Formats: sequence, C-alpha cells, structure tokens
Amino acid sequence: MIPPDDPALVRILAADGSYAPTPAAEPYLEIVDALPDADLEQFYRDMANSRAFDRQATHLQRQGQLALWPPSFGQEAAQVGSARATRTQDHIFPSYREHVVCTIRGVDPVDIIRLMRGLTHSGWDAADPKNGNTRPYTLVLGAHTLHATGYGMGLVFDGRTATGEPERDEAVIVYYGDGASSQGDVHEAMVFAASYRVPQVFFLQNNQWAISVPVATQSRTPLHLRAAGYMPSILVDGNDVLASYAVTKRALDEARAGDGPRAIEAMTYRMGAHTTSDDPTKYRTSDEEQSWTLRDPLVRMRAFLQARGASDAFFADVDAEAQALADDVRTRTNALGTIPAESMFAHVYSDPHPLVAEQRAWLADYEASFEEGAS
Ligand SMILES: Cc1ncc(C[n+]2csc(CCOP(=O)(O)OP(=O)(O)O)c2C)c(N)n1
Repeated sequence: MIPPDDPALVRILAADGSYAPTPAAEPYLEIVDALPDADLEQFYRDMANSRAFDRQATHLQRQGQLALWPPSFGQEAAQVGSARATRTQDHIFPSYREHVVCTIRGVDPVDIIRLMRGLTHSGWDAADPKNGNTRPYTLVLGAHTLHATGYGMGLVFDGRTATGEPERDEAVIVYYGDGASSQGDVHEAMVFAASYRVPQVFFLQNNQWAISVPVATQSRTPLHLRAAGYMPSILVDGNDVLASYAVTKRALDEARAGDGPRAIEAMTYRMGAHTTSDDPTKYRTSDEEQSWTLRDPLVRMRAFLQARGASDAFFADVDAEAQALADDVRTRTNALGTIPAESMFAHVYSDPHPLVAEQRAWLADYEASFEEGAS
C-alpha cells in the first residue's frame, strides 16, 4: 500500500515526473534550482548504472556466483540523492543495501560482490582514499549508527567540524532501515548525537518492509516523528532524487556548521526481495507491488529530463554505459575464483591462540583426508 501523503512530506517531482513541489518542499527549491543540467543528468546516470549493477548481481547469485544478494532495486533515488549531497571529506556508514551510495563514493562494485561471495570479511578498506571514507557494511541492524555517532563525536573533540570553514568541516551520514529504527542502538546513538551536537545525518530508508514485517507493525507513529524526539527530523519522498538530494544537502550543511544532528526519513519501497533468499510473494500482494511500480524513481526522473529536452541520444548513451558496467561486473566476478579455506583463521586474534591453531590443524587434516583434496 502507498501510505497517504503526510503534510510534512518534501517532494519536488510528482510520480509522473512533473515539477510539482509540495508546500513542505518550498524551502528546498533554491537548492534544486541551482543544479546545472549536468548534475541532473548525472543523477539519472547514477540510478541507471546502479540498477543495472543490482540486476546483474542478482543474476550472478542465481547462477551460484554469490552466496547472497540484498537488492537495492527501487531505492536508487534515496541513495543517489543523499550520496551526491555528501562532500569528499564526509564519512559514510552504510548498512548492507547501500550499493548505490558506496559505488558513488568510489567503492568498486566488485568489492561488494567479493563480500557477498564470502571472499572477504568486510569487502573494502575504509582507509583507502579510493573508497571515499566509506565504512564496511554492517549486517547487525543499527549497530553502525553507534559507530557513526562515536566517529562524529571524535570529529567534534578533534576540532574537525564547525570550524567556520565549510570546505573543510566533516560530517557523518549513517544509513539504516525501518526495521533497524526499532533497535535500541539507534535510539542510543540519537541521544548521544543530540547531546554532543554531533555532525551527523541519520538517513532512514523506509522501504516499507523489514523482511516480512510491515512498517505499520514496527511503529504506531510515523518514523520521522520518532527521530523528532531527539533532533530536527525531515520526511522526504525517497523516490524523488531531487528532493532526496536537497534535504540531505541542507541537513549535512547544518550538521557541519555545528547545528547538531539531523534525521531524514526517506519514504521508498523495496521493489525486489529482501535478499535472494527471500520470496516476497509470501507476505505482500502484487497490487501493492504494482502501486509502487507507478512510483519508480528512474521512470520519474527520466520523464522529468525528457520534459526538459534531454535527447534520445543521451538516454541511449546512459543505457549503453549501464550495460557496459554490468558486463564488466559479470566478467570480473566470473574471474574471482576462491580463497584458501584456512584464511578464515587469519584475523580471529592478533596473537596466536591454541584453540585456533587446533581448529586450523583439524581442517588441514580433514581436507587432506579427501583423495583428490577438498574442493
Ligand atoms: C540486531 C539484528 N537483529 C536481527 C537481524 C536479522 N535481520 C536482518 S535484515 C532484517 C530486517 C531489516 O529491515 P530494515 O531495517 O527495514 O532494512 P531493509 O532490509 O528493509 O533494508 C532483520 C530482522 C539482524 N541482522 N540484526
């Protein structure tokens, strides 16, 4: 079901792509109006690329190349808008569905694949500049909101924010879901973030479902009102990339300037399964899915750009780039191979430990017991 519009909702593009700001969007229009055509086109390009990557990764899982894939299908506008609103010096704390955010920040899509294939413990090195200050995925719901708040407190203590030089001030943004919003960790993070005026944006993607639990069961009040108990909280149409960009940009600017944390609830929809191990037809209706298909974020932005005169050649170029990206991901995934099983013992303790040594020896004996070796 599509939730009825809340008067607090910030939306700039209607579902048909027409420019139709809601009253709550008025304060954000100057941000959107200042965007050059190149940025608007980049937003669409990002969404098309990430959808192609996500679809490819889903296929690769079905073909046995990955253990699991949590699709970002449907959440592209919330992620592109918010990620494009960050600055280079900001710090990103994703959950596990933020493929769009991570790749925009510079993470190689195949590094996300390597994580989901079980080849690495965390996928990428957050300290490597090419990864754009993007921390590893956290599968423990809500735990990383505390990591982000702790990091942001460090920014305050170290004088790396609210210096009066916006080009230099740093902020953190943490992504989490409607289900995670019920975790105590999230609320504790909000208490500390508010108390210490942490330069942090809590970006909640309300995709309507926590696996098979609908958001109406998670909370009897709109989720943005939960966060409003701690800090200014904004409700945005997460399928509108322009609105997502504008509210996140302002929230990050205010956070960096020392005004304290901000919360954003981006109303969106998980158009795919929770993960490739899930079958959403068991708990939601096709009527519901179809009603959200009518709000597809890519279709909306495409219609907006077309009305502004974007050419067929532009869309053909975007499609070709997205296809090339998906092909490249497929080629490199198929070449990934495997890793020695004993690497699982490598990072358990920093010093040698007798129990780990015993288990490593047991595994080596077990593998040697196969005539042709374990495969
Ligand atoms: C602390 C914790 N409890 C339970 C789980 C199992 N679990 C994994 S995903 C999920 C639902 C999360 O829903 P939501 O926060 O809305 O995010 P979404 O997957 O929809 O993006 C649950 C319960 C977990 N990973 N961590």
